Amino acid sequence: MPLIEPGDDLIEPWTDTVPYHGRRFLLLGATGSGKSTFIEALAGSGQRLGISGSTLESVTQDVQTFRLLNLRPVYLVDTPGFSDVKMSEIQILNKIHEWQATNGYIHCVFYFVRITDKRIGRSARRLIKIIKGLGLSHHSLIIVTTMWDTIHEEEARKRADYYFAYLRDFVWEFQIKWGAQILRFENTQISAFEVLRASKPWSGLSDDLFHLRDGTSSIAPIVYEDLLDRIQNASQQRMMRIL
Ligand SMILES: Nc1nc2c(ncn2[C@@H]2O[C@H](COP(=O)(O)OP(=O)(O)OP(=O)(O)O)[C@@H](O)[C@H]2O)c(=O)[nH]1
Ligand SMILES: [Mg+2]
Repeated sequence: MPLIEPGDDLIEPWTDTVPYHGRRFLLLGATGSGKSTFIEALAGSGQRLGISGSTLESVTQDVQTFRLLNLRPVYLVDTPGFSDVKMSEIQILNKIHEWQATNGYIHCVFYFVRITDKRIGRSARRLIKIIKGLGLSHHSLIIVTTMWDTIHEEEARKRADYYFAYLRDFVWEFQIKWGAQILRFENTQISAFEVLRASKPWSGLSDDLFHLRDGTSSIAPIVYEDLLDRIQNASQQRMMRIL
């Protein structure tokens, strides 16, 4: 039986613990990459959740769960985007860790990336390292490229196709070879459903992926690098103010 079918679905914010049988999708990505837009698209035009931003400023501040009522209950976990300025990576990862401590395992990670970006920024690069460092089963990773619906010119289309190929054949080559997928999200409900349906029914991830404590965390060194960057930036700015 398929996991979901497009239809008259209802998305609602979910504040309780996620039931054991629910399928859980964790949405990760830089700020403005389209995580909340994806959830809005799933909700369809009949429902306005008001969770995506109208600017590239970071919008989502907390980990928030949404339930999609369909053939089987599906839970989407929206997260604050990684950004060079706002919340630190440690804060974001701790929030996700807290979510996991209450709700347990995750079936699939969606990593969002704007296909119109000109380059991979510093924090996006670190998020890629973190995702690679999580030691996910590759079947449980889907790279969701966004903003395709905004591309109309031939030149921009070529650039986007080139970037898509770069992500597929270079950045995520290894993961894709072993079962990860890279998809195009067209900012419609049908396209959002196609992304959900691409997830493998047998995928599933440990329930303690995001811990940063002690020497066993594979992502702690990457996050530590972010912390050092922030300290360095703060002291540079302080020096500039003094001079
Ligand atoms: N047209 C279009 N706009 C998009 C798409 N993805 C993101 N956007 C726009 O980009 C802006 C930011 O999108 P959000 O969905 O709020 O981004 P987010 O990843 O949730 O960002 P944070 O909550 O800050 O982490 C909004 O203006 C969206 O409408 C897309 O695929 N198509
Ligand atoms: Mg958001």
